[in-house]
Amino acid sequence: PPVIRREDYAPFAWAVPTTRLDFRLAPDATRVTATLDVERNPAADPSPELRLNGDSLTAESVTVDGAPATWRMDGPDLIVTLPGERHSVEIVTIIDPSANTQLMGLYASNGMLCTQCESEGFRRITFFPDRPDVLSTYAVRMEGDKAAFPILLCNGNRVAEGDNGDGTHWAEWHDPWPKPSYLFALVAGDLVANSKPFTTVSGRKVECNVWVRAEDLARTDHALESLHRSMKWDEEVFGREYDLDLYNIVAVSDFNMGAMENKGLNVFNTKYVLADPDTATDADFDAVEGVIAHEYFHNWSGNRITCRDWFQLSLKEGFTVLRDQMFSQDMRGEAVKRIEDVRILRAAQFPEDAGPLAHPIRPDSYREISNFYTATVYNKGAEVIRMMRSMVGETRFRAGTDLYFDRHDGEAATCEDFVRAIEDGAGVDLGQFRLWYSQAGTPRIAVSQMVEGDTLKLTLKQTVPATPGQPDKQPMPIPLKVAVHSRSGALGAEQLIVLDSAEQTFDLPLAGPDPVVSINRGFTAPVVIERSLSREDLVFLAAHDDDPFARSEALQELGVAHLVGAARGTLSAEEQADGEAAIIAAFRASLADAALDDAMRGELLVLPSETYLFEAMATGTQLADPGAIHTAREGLKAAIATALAGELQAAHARTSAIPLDDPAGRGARKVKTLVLGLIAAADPATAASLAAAQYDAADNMTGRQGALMVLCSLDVPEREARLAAFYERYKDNALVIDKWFTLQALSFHPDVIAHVRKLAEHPDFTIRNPNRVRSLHMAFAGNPKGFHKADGEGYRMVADVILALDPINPQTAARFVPALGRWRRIEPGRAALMKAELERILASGNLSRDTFEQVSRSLE
Ligand code: HT7
Ligand code: ZN
Repeated sequence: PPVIRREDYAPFAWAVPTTRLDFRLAPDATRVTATLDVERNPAADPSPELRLNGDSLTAESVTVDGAPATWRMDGPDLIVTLPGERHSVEIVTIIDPSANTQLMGLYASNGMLCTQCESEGFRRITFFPDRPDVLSTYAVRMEGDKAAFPILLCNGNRVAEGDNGDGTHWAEWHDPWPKPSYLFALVAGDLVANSKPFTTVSGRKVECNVWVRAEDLARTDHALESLHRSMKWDEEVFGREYDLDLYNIVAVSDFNMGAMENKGLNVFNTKYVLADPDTATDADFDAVEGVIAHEYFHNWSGNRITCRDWFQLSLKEGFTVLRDQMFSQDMRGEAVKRIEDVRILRAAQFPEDAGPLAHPIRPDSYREISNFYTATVYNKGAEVIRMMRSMVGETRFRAGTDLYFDRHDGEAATCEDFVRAIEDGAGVDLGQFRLWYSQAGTPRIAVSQMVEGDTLKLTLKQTVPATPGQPDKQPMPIPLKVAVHSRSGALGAEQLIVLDSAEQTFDLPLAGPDPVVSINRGFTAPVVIERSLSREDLVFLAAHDDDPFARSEALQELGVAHLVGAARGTLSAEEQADGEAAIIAAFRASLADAALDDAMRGELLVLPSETYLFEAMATGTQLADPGAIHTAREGLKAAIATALAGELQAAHARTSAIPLDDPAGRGARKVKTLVLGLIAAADPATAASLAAAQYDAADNMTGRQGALMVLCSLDVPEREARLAAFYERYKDNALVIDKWFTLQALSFHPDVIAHVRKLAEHPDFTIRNPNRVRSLHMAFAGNPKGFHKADGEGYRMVADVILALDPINPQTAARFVPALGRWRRIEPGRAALMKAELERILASGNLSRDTFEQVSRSLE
């Protein structure tokens, strides 16, 4: 497959001011008539040919201005010869939604028909310039069987509808906002809506609907309320008002990602719509709110201003992730949400930045753009914009975003346009900062310090590691919030410093004797801080820092230093004992600290994940050993649980007594399951009986799932009975059955691989539903114990899934590859096994573009 390069961008030769689409809907043969009014684009090189992208399409007919056209196929694309300045081109295609297993374009899901067009799905519906810089106004007519598809939805406003009297009916839709084809959407199905109007700041009444199948209606209130909260927040915080009279959200059960921001007609994975306390955890509720907000915020950052080309994807995704993170921080509490977001970044993005698939947030080339919907483009993209905000402050940042929205409204813009608007609006020079868009790799900052009189001299050295295709890097501007505390208890004031050369020394005032530096407070920059702070200093920060993020960070640092040492086998017996003692003391303090709420306590009781420890262990020339990491971490959990048995059981009893609807209940539920997990490491029998009791008494999914999670990793009689009860209770609810698969796939049970193999044979398993595949095999690929089983059986199983899934749903298949692609940073035994699986996949031939690109890059 050819490589597409950012530097080759050229504007399209033709503009398409209006597009008319006529759909005769039928599950196995939908007839699409597309009429494109085209005119020469004066800003582009003239061409007598119009290239219309297609993917697996055949043209039934092509006419230009009502007469047969001169046309030919060029691979999947249709080329039409156009002699004049302005023409009307009509194309008829017939597509088979029921055979569309890729879930791109028009496909069937659970009896309905729906679309997914980002990034290049529209070309599977009709021939079209399927690129984000061709904006067109759409008028759509859809007609279909009234019994099968009583509801017919499209972008914009419904302008007419009618009944043909023969069992079919039709609707016409018009979207007044010009949009690229990737934002087109259509849904036809037997749906009901939960509706509630929203009145915008200027008084526009918006009809808001959440459409689902009738049996799911009772679980849609949270989604609808989240939408209203998002609409209000965007008005207040970014000055953005909604711009249509209708906002439709439709939930579908077969979906490749989380949701899609199609103009006025968002299509959502049911996972991010449906929630009630009996079937969804607190985390699920948060995810629904976050994804609803994300898609809503795209209306401005993505739809009103879209991307010029797919290399600019972070323009809309990075900015929108930042906006949804800010929203959730405002809704749920700043510190805890920030800690969660940083945990996600470290688990998903740092490994990507350190591996064979590393790429800048604005990539330079790709073979398959679907492979670039990554944590780098999304989450690091958000961090990069967050850094701009930290540097200029809230007010000037808002001036920058106002200018951006104003200047580029209605355009297909670039990341450069965004940076320039922030520069102009906020009055800041971001010249060197642009390196964050072009350089991949997570910067590492080595910290050293010296006291001179009443000043602390803080010396910082940055290195940006080499990444594929980028051997040499330049220093980047790195904003860091710092404070210099004193071990006497005096806390220093926070200040922002910007490290913008390879090495720099900053003079900071001392707050008292024995300074302790709190650095990268609030995680101002997505970097790795390398320093060797004494255990005492870390314990001091964990207990006293006035930045809650920094407190949790100090505990993580304490855990990482100890566990990496333990996994490498470099700790003396004394160091091992001292390290454990310090961590136990910090856990004891967190459990006892009455000033903490449980939501924050829960964050402080989380040990660094095995993925994060993998990253910390595999630095420089050192390799990660997942087996040793797992043993060390489980050992530390057992040591904590043995030393704090009484405190943990007391915490479990205290949090169990807090009722579901108590405002403190959420935090309590988090702590309850965490302490149960710790108890299990030292005393499986007690943990099993507590977990079984928690399961039996639970009046909500958070408690039930937490108890089952702990039971799943134990080889105890309570396990089977609760798993069976859970299945029996929820067998008709697909999203909850997904949880049932995931809990078993993620477990540390010695027989986890056998369990996963058996579950793949379960009548409820299907490889065709992405939620189900993610719930079983994707979860397993993230199970550090099972996936990294030393004999390679886990790797083999994942490679088999990739091969089986690739012909069915290449996008989802390709998403498994990064797990195997980490082989270079792993100890030689496992590395050889992982590499062999990648080679086996490549040798199988006939791979999709998606999987081929990921596997071949992973082997380079
Ligand atoms: N912008 C949306 C991306 C998306 C997508 C991409 C490829 C294949 C399927 C997809 N479904 C949705 C999601 C978002 O970031 O809001
Ligand atoms: Zn998005």
